[in-house]
Amino acid sequence: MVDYKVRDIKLAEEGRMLVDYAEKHMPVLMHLRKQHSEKKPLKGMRISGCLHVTKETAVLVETLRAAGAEVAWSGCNPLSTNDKVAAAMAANDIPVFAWNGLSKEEYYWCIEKTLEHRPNLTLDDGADLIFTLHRKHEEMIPELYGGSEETTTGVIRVRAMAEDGALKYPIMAVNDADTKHMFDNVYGTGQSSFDGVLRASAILIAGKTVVISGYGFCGHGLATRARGLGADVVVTEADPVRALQARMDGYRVMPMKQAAKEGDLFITATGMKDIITGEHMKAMKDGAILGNAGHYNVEVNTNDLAALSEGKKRVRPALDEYMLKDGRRLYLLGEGRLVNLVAAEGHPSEVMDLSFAAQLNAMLWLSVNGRNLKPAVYEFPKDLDRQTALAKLETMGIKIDRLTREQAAYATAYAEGT
Ligand code: ARJ
Repeated sequence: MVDYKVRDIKLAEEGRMLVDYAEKHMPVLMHLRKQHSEKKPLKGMRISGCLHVTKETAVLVETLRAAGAEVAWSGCNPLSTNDKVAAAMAANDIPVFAWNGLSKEEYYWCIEKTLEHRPNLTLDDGADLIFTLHRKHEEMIPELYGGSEETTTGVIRVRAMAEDGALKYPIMAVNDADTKHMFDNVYGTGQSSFDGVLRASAILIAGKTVVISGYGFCGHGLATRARGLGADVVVTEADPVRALQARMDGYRVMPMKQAAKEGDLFITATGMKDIITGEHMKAMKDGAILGNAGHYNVEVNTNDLAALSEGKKRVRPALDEYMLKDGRRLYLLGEGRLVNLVAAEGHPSEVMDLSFAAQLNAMLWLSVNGRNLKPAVYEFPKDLDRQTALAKLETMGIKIDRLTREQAAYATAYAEGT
């Protein structure tokens, strides 16, 4: 047995059923698994990963291994690990260090355990592994071919490191792949966050005022789904272009100070801290529900919420009722951590199929090119995006047009005008 630490290894059988089920909905990744399991292009690569331990992630990890890599894994959020899946991975000889309900110390202990494998590739969601390597294990950096980053927040973080001259090895921005952020962030976040909100709160969305903070790809997906469920949707934004876009998409746009008075349900997806603070909470209606879909738990200021309250109790799984000193009650979803992974199962497998095909391709690309790259943040290759999209369409039974030779020439011609 490999070294691992999970909640309860006896959950492995149940976890395996979840992973098998996910595989059936991830045809692109499974096709790539088959394609690469013969030649094993990742042979000799040791990958340490730090990304939510879900059934979809298990499919990715087992694909990386089928392609020849040795893999060690931790979760990237204290509350997102599926303990059944973690057990299934451990039972399948994957060194996994993850369980649901980690303390901060345990969280970093798990990351450290995956670094004992002395990776030459890293795979992050949120950049905690990248950051830990830089801060505590500089001696490992010369061995690294590169790393990848899954999410918007993490890409912003590594870009800031690069800007500062602090980044010491090349990182591929998987989030910036079109086949990632145009699908995972939009349709994934939109659906799975409402899945979480509904499992935790069981409220009716129709007729409610739903406030979405942030109108990036995630916020856009959230607003679309809120409207589809019959909500009156309000968007708050700090970026004027995105605010304008939200308005022209038909949503009401206003500052949080005003939205606070109107909202029945608040979901943040900004990547920024202090989007909902005590000032806003003071203005909220009795019974308002607050949640976050951004990577870190900084968007709803939970310290402020605690300070305004004289007590709290967990009334349903992933739903805490805060009794405010003035008699009102406010509800917090999933402790302010990303609601789709804490209160539900994260994005559906079909969309993670795209994101994780991109992750596999990033690992393959870095294993070939990484050694010759300067430390910087690299764009995802466009031809890989096209290949992935075509493969996904094929699995959906959809054929598309192909440019004729004349059309292809026209696309680069500039002489033909009016
Ligand atoms: C693993 C998931 C899942 C899921 O790709 C998404 C992203 O950018 C995240 C920010 O932390 C979460 C990640 N994500 C969403 N759903 N990762 N398995 N089912």
